[in-house]
Amino acid sequence: MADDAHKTIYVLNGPNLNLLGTREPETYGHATLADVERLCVETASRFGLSADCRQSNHEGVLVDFIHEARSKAVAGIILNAGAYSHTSIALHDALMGVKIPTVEVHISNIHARESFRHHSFTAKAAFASICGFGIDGYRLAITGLAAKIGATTDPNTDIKAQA
Ligand code: CA2
Repeated sequence: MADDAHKTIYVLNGPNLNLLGTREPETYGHATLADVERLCVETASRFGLSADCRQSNHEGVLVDFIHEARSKAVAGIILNAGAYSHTSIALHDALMGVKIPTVEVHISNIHARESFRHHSFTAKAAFASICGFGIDGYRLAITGLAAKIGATTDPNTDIKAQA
């Protein structure tokens, strides 16, 4: 396996997150998806990781991204599956199947919102979840994932995947 593949993480965003910054700023803030992806790329680079950022409005495409993460031997996944978090056994099963360390992110505090947002299938397949910090949650999630997989800010230290 190429070293580069082990230094890549996937940042996967689900349905409607392409609308970030265009509506509902009281819930999701003013940042756009491009801002989120820039933040992820910058944060990942501090740990010697490269963030490959994807967004899809389609459940099956997100499943395919997760499978691809395994075939490319990526080091970890940051996942905000949007509303599919609350409904998708398929995404749960895909994450369980690939066994890649995953952190779930939600921009809003899903536990302080409608009851249908309180449960997350994808969270059950992640080693950690973070919600309510706005888009800063992605930075926190990557920092936690980096610690989990042994990626450090020291450029002389090898990344040790501990999945
Ligand atoms: O808080 C989050 O990150 C969510 O994953 C966002 C999802 C929501 O269904 C989850 O319950 C919590 C929705 C993303 C929709 O984003 C929009 C952004 C701007 C305008 C409209 C939708």
